Amino acid sequence: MDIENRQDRTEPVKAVLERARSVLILTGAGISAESGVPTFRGGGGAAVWRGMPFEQLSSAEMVEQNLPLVWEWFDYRRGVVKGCEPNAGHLAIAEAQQSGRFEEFTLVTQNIDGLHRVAGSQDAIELHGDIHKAKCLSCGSLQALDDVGDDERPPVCSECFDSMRPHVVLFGEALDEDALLKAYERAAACDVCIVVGTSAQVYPAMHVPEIAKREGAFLIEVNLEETPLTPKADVSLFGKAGEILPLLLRTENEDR
Ligand code: BJW
Ligand code: ZN
Repeated sequence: MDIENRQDRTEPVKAVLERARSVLILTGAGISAESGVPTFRGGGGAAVWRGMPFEQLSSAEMVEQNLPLVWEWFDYRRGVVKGCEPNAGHLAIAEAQQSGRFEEFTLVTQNIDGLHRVAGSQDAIELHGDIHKAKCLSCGSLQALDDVGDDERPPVCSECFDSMRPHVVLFGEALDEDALLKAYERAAACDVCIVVGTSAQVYPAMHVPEIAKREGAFLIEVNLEETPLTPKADVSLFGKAGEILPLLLRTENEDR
């Protein structure tokens, strides 16, 4: 796909956005790639750590079998994220929300890195949890890892003294029902759905844009490559999220 005329390609889509009342943006790992956070898939490859594929490490089975290894994996990942800053894509999304130009604005993310929050986005629906928190295996209470510290693995719950695990949704685990329902409801009600940097392969998050489209939303995809969502999208913009989103979301006044 020709990406040279990116500005020309975004102009007609900006016109759609100008008429939009309710906008929903779904993000995936690709939006944080330009910040230095590795993606899981894409470009034909899949993430591997110490010779193990991420599907094996980030799984409900691994929590049962080897919780210390799961902590090592997520402490390593948290270390990577700590050195990363939000990029122009995160910032453009936060600015679109702060501008108040849309009556309703919903950000749904599959990312656990917290970079949308650092960029200034508010009330993002974090479908897969938050790498900066731990969750008690028994009572489910949450604690910020900054408060827990790095010494004790697994950390001990301050409420019931059982072990804690990373507060992330792993393969084979259910997503938070309220978060998922809210994402589905907002998807059903939006006029424009923008899907950024996701391979759109992981259930159930992949249903969010499908619902939006089914209920009549204009579907825009921003990605480096084609995904299973591409045939359903009204427009696919191929290129880096950090380059395309500022062009797409900034209004004339904000354009620099
Ligand atoms: C750029 C870019 C740039 C790069 N600019 N773009 C068979 C069929 C159907 C379903 C299943 C199945 N077998 C198993 C399942 C279920 C499974 C699933 O969907 N698997 C599929 C992979 C097949 N799902 C689950 O297990 C879910 N739970 C569940 O089903 O529960 C059932 C249940 C119900 C009730 C009770 C109990 C159980 C849970 C899924 C949770 C996923 N969690 C993970 C790991 C989180 C922790 C961690 O970080 O390790 O979440 S998996 C991983 O994938 C992570 C991501 O959030 C998620 C989505 O990935 P994403 O964001 O799409 O990233 P990538 O890397 O895939 O793609 C990046 C994209 O960006 C690429 O397209 C690039 O081109 C692009 N890109 N740079 C723009 N600069
Ligand atoms: Zn507890």
